[in-house]
Amino acid sequence: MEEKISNLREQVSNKMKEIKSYADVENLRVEYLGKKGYVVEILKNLKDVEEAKRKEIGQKANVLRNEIGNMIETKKEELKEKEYMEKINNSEKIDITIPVEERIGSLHPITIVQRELEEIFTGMGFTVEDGNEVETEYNNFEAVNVPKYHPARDMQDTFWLENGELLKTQTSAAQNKIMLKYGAPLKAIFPGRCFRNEALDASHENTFFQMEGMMIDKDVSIANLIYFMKTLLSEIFKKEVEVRLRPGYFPFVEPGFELDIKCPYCDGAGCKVCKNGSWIELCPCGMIHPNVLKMGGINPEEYSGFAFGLGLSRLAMMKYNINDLRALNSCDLRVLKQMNIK
Ligand code: FA5
Repeated sequence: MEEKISNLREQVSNKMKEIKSYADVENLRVEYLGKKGYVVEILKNLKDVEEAKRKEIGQKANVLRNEIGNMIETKKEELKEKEYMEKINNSEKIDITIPVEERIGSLHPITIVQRELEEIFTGMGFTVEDGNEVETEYNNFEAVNVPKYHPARDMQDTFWLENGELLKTQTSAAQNKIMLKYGAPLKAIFPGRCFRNEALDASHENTFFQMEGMMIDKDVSIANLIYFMKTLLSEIFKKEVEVRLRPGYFPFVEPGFELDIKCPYCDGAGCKVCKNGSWIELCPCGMIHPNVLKMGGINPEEYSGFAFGLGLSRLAMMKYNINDLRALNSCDLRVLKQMNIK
């Protein structure tokens, strides 16, 4: 039996030298260490060995089993190293001298517009605040004067989460928290991603960006609102833009408006951007409802304020003359090329 053990050791060590692949290693493992392998057979048959020698043979067989196990592991490492060297020297060799196409990344158009707006607003004394994407029902609706079962909820088909929270449908969801955090007076903008379960088309996405703004102080009026919006839009379009207000209904403002701009591309003469309508609907806004101020801990007898909810995605679309909003979420880099964004 001892001779057999020593022969097996020699056999394995010779076979190891011939091995060329992982499959060979596995075959060898099964042949010697598998359930019916030579070494395992010796251990199984120990009961037939005379008692005086049994312990010694058992120990020697175990030592052999460990030795073969180690040889197998070493061989696997060798093969791995060989495979790797083969890859870097031959099959996956990279020729760093081949010239590559120059592709420098750029910011996303929405980010560019967002940063531009942030710069304009911070220049006018506004702070830039962050909002959550997952929000409570209270912040998204109740705190902005949209109680349960209010019909205005139907205009914002909501993605609800199993825990009763939701994906924010509007940046207005941060109004209450910001009021409670800073109190009055306050001037803040808060850009953010919003989600609605929309029927998708060229100007509706289920995921889009808005930028909300709020200014609260003593004697803030609609005149302030018009001034800020006019300044902002003139800076964005790099020219004086004319604005007009039409009545619009949002439960969190009173009075509420839709702010339109005279088409900056045709100056109102009519073109495909304004669909020959001369005016473009851009930004709902209004004077903050007293209930919303109260819920934000601000006394409506003392303070008033305006709020607006600019469609950032749509503004980027207009600025870069993109005719389908969905291109902005498409991850298709050709879009950036086409827009010539640097
Ligand atoms: C609101 O979301 C209000 N919270 C805005 C507001 C804030 C009003 C403060 C008054 C005071 P509305 O649902 O109209 O309003 O959306 C505002 C803007 O977001 C729209 O004018 C549009 O530009 C953009 N928007 C809305 N839905 C989508 C959509 N599915 N895809 C792309 N942009 C959208």
